[in-house]
Amino acid sequence: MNIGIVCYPTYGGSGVVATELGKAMGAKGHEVHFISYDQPARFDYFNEKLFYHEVGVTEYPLFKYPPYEIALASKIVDTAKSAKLDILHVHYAIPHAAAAVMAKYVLKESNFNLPVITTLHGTDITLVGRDATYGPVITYSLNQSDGITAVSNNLKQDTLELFPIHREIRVIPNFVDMERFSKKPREHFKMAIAPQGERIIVHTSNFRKVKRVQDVIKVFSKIQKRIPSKLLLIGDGPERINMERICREMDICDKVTFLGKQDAVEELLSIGDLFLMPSETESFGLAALEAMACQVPVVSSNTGGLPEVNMDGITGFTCPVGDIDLMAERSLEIISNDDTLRRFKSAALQHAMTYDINAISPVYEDYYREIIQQTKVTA
Ligand code: GMT
Repeated sequence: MNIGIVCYPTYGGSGVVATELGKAMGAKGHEVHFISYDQPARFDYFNEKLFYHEVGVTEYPLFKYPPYEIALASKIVDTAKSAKLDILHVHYAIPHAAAAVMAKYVLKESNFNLPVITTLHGTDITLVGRDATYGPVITYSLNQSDGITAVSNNLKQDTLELFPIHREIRVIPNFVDMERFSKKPREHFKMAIAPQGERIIVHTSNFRKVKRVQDVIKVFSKIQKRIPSKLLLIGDGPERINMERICREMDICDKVTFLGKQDAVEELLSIGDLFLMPSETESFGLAALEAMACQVPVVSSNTGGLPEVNMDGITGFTCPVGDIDLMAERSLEIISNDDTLRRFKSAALQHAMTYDINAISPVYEDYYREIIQQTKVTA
């Protein structure tokens, strides 16, 4: 198959999922064309089956808002024709689904059938999508997509509650490359962070408000009062400055390391004993799955799709959003005892293995074939 993939190129979960899926499809012998405004962060090697098409937006003094969607739709049209795309898979509805549908209709003018699949990732529905500014066009673009997938059952339900969608939404969960993430802990790095054998608590995110990163610091502050521990923070974003301030106010700076954005996140996760994800909303929680793949149990909020990924009492615990005391108690329950910690680590790994990319990418592959077949019949 010749597959087009539209995504955000950044480190965010939707871009990671799109890129890793494209790479997996390339490894299976399909030709994959990534379309984005920048080279996707995880598209980090050359492969003769993988291509990148950059969307450039022309500046003009009249354009207060450069028309990205039109540039993207035009790029899709060009790529579809020159690469003979069999299917287009767009990740994150805004604005990708709208541009894809526009391109689909442009191509129809020259009798080129381009089936479009839109994958919903979360905030495109739960935060941004529900905004009345975007509502009508999102609804139309989803209904005009030939296939829709959501990354969790919870996101599917939210979508059906928020938008009048009259198509089936197929749930295909996110995945993790177990080969890459099941790394042995780097002992020298562990020694550098926790020289006295302290427990290592980890959090990775883009440090936006929705991640409630201040809660990470507050939970950790309670943990370190009861058990020697260190906090490793990976990522960067608008809330970092507030996090650093709270650390100073709580006088725990010597126990907290801000590593900033990192590529080899699996090497860092693998030295962790516990992962914290107190998010306000999370349609799936890919970072939690990646932690579990590194044998790190998770204490998370119980919002959105998180309980589907983090099994309460088995791979970690889920707690109400903002319940700092309970999150700290649950964390201590896991890390205070070596045997308990080992049990949670092993369960986290077992559960993560069910989301291996080798299990999930064939589901997408079958879905692509199903949609291509369906649109041939109805064309
Ligand atoms: O965080 C976002 O605003 C968008 C998106 C991203 O690109 O990181 O995150 C969403 O998609 C991820 C991949 O499917 C999910 O793992 C995240 O849970 C989801 N974020 C939210 O729902 C807040």
